[in-house]
Amino acid sequence: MPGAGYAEAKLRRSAVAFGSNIGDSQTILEAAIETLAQTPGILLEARSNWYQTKAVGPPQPDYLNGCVTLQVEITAQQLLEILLGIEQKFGRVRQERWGPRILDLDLLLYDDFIIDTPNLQIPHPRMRDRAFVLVPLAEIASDWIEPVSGCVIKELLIDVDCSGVHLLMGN
Ligand code: PH2
Ligand code: MG
Ligand code: MG
Repeated sequence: MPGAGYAEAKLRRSAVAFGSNIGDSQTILEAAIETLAQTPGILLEARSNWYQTKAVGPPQPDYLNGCVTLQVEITAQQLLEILLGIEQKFGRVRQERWGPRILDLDLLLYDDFIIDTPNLQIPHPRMRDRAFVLVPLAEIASDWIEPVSGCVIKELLIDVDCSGVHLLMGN
């Protein structure tokens, strides 16, 4: 057992949103989850089903979206860097804002932290309005309190239009 003077890594819970609307999205998303789950310091706690969702933003193909919850021994900033690295590994090129993408990994929640820095905002500032995030997240973390609103995920879901979000069959 580590004695005094050893900093023990704190276990934190985090939620990440997955999205893709270019290429074989389901294969890409499954491989991205696998890559994340294999990363040291990250344990996959739960994963949602995949949902086919109408694109929000400029006209573009439907997305496949889902969410995971993680147990992590790393900081939010380190997790962000890992997510950006996985996006790059799968060929993501940053282009038009809200435009189509091979793989999008968005850090949604990190325990009850509120972080507001130029490159990282937690909770994700738009998650409260997005059915394509809240529907899959409610499947695996319905009682998690979104710390800015103080509402649990299943409450936030009441106020969004879920008509463009459909469970992908044959999961
Ligand atoms: N992501 C966007 C913009 N629009 N629409 C859906 N349905 N799903 C997404 O993941 C999504 C989007 C930018 O990140
Ligand atoms: Mg996104
Ligand atoms: Mg993103």
